[in-house]
Amino acid sequence: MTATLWTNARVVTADGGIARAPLPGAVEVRTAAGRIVAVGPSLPRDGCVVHDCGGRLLTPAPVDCHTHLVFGGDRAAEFEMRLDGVPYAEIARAGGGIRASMRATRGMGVDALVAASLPRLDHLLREGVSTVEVKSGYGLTIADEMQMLRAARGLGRVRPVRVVTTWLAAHAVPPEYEGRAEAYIDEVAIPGLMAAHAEGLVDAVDSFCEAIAFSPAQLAPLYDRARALGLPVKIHAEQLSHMGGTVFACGYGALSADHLEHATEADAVAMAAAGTVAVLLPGAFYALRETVLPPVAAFRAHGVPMALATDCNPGTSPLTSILLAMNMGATLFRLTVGECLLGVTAHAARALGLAEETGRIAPGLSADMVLWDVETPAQLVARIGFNPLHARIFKGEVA
Ligand code: DI6
Ligand code: FE
Repeated sequence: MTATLWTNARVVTADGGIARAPLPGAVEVRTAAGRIVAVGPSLPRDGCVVHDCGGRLLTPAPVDCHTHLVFGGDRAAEFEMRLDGVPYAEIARAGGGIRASMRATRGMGVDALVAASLPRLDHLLREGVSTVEVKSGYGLTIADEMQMLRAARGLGRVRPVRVVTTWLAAHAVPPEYEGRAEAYIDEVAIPGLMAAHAEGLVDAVDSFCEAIAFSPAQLAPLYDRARALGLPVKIHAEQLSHMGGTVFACGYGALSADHLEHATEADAVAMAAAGTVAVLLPGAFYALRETVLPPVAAFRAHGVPMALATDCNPGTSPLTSILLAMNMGATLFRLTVGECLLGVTAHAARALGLAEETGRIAPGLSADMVLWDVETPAQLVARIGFNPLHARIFKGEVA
């Protein structure tokens, strides 16, 4: 197997929790068999194909650790309703929101779901993303939720990308279970999880813990079953109000708690103790014109790793740009440039349980990297609507 030596690059490894500036000196990266073999100055060239990076910035490939990428239809009409002043929660209560996408998604075959999702995935890949998390959550029946995750797995077969799937049947209560959330969990979310897990469709379990969705008490049987199956969990928590979903999920050792606009210092303490990553989703904050900022200072003070993701979904975050997610993380949430780059690399990988697989340029990890036509991370984060990608390297090969 030929080795490759990536030389003459400005390397940001995102290793050791630092990603503000390239490493000093002539750092090289040696890859072989799809893995990173060595990082450092003057590496041996024996048997290597030498790739001169032309002085460009070399970073780990971005990881989009929170997307609802697979869905049918679109919700542009609701976008107009919100422009007319109708709040998101009111649209959802009136049968729109997630249920609108449910009606557009139910009954779609796997091929149709893949075809509908590919343009969104391709936009992420064009910005260097090499790992994407894809949730179910718009089928809300066992069959339709499983179909969504079959489509998610299908995306990973037709593109050079790592797809991680998440069971999000507990995204909303469908009309046929109106007022019967507990029954929906018992009759759909849990047996569906069992069937999907048996088919190898599930990498993690998630839920929407919110007044318009599910309470921690209603979610407990589902999370108990995930733990019994040995599946990691995550949660959409404290997005529109404080429901206590964060502390609830930390009790299960959650990989991540996501959104967190209404999270508290006590939530940050619980996350630090559980090793739970704070996944911040500025696209939804921006699209919903939220005003309550996530407690970034508390996450910093308690050493909670912060990740950034697109939350690509048709309602609250129709965003397919990981670069814009970084810019929003800085501009809206006041993250530093280093925190933004860590947020879409090492911390995003950790939010998926992939901290030892991708997200850093370090020996032993998958050779998932991006060469950018810029020289510093600040030039990557500061631009809006500009994609300086020069080459995406996935498992050691230029994709
Ligand atoms: N929170 C969100 O912002 C999305 N899901 C969730 O749990 C909304 C998804 C949608 O509106 O389609
Ligand atoms: Fe989401």
